[in-house]
Amino acid sequence: MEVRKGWREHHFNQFVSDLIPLDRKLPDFRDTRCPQIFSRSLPKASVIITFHNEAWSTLLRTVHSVINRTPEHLLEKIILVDDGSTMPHLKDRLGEYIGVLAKVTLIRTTRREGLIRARILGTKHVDSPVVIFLDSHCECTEGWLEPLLERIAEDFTIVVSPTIDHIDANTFEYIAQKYVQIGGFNWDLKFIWRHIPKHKFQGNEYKPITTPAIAGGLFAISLEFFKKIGYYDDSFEIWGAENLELSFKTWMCGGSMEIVPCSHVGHVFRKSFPYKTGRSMLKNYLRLAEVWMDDYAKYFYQRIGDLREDFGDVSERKELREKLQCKSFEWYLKNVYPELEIHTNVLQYGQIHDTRGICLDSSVRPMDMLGTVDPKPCHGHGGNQFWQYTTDRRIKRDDKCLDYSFDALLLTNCRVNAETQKWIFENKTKHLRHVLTKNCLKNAYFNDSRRITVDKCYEEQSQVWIIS
Ligand code: UD2
Ligand code: MN
Repeated sequence: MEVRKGWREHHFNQFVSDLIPLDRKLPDFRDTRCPQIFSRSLPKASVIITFHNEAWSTLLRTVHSVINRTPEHLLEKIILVDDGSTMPHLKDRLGEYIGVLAKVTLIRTTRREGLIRARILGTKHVDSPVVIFLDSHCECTEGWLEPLLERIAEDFTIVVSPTIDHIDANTFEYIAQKYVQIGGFNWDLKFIWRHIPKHKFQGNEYKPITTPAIAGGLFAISLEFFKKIGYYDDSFEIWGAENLELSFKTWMCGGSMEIVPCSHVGHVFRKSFPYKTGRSMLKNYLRLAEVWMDDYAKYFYQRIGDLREDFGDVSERKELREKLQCKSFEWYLKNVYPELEIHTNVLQYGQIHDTRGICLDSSVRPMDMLGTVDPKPCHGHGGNQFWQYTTDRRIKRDDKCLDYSFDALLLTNCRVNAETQKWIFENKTKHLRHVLTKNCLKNAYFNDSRRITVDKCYEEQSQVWIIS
């Protein structure tokens, strides 16, 4: 009962979290090569933690981990921003609890603002040179702060993120990352983790490494630089896209971004999404694309099909970009994120569907090795049903290719010249013919198997496909 209530309210195992001490000890996860003494004088930082209906134990464990593992002289204050929480434990009880903690202040928004405006509000209360943001379910480990501050001391235009370790949402075990990953995204503009490209990898895995984007929740930034680039777009609602807004403009407007492997902070990654955002998230993405992506916004629009939403007025944000003389999105792609594929070789794109409104659907995620392909009713919103048919005869979903080998139809990593990934779309018959086996893609949704299969070609409704 109790356990289920925790999952329902917080989308993690609150019951277990409550059993763990608020100031639990954690091992030192740093690589032995990480410096422990810093010669440069480091600037002071304030830590901002915004929360909406966070559980008591996760919120306070975050606070205690900061207090316990941050050298006194480097911490200006911890600012908790309550973003319209309704749960009773976050009212007087929280006020009283933190009232006796030195350096911790609590401010409350007058209404639910969403994490973006809540963070901006927190920033107004900062007077240290560096601001650090943490989610309200984190744990900082030994030596987490200094290597972040060191980078900013060296250059105030570097925005730094720690290595984000996993705190298991079920057991609350702290699981340190074995390999450093960097951030990225596909044309859907959702943040993804990426392996470090080989050319950046030089046996110095403990050194700060540049990243095209950050996950968004845990990072340090110079207050002056944050102000200069216009904080966040304050018309963003509730959750989402602010991480890429910050990433794009940091790079395009004269700064850079790094992941700092020597700094370890744990975060509870939830298994399900806890908010009702309505269509506000889409609004954020549209504002992001409109302001920062120039002509490349079209790839995002292709990717979301017919989804549209009123995104309000973006002229102020465009003026800001103008005023700062930021570089183009093209520059960013070329110099910072060349790994993002630009689809210049696309013959046709959209849904791949039959005449009865059934679409090829694949929910493969960028880090997955393989994905299945299933027949689902078409929804028209791109996403898992957005495909591209390319000049080299591949059928792609983001960076994955439709592959047929050993009787298995899967989405796999695209490989150069892989014959198993070649398909011919025949204009006359509307067949999608697999080059190697000469067989055809078939929709068995209405037959026995309810699957997408590959079969001998014949003139049949189940082998007729439309790409649109
Ligand atoms: C990730 C980021 C998160 C944010 C988000 C995109 C990490 C680890 N987390 O999702 O910080 O960048 O992507 O927007 O990188 N909150 C509010 N008001 C709200 C909703 C949330 O204050 O209306 C708080 C929430 O309590 C938490 C923080 O904002 O402390 C981030 O929210 P999340 O933990 O639900 O986001 P997450 O980790 O799924
Ligand atoms: Mn979070």
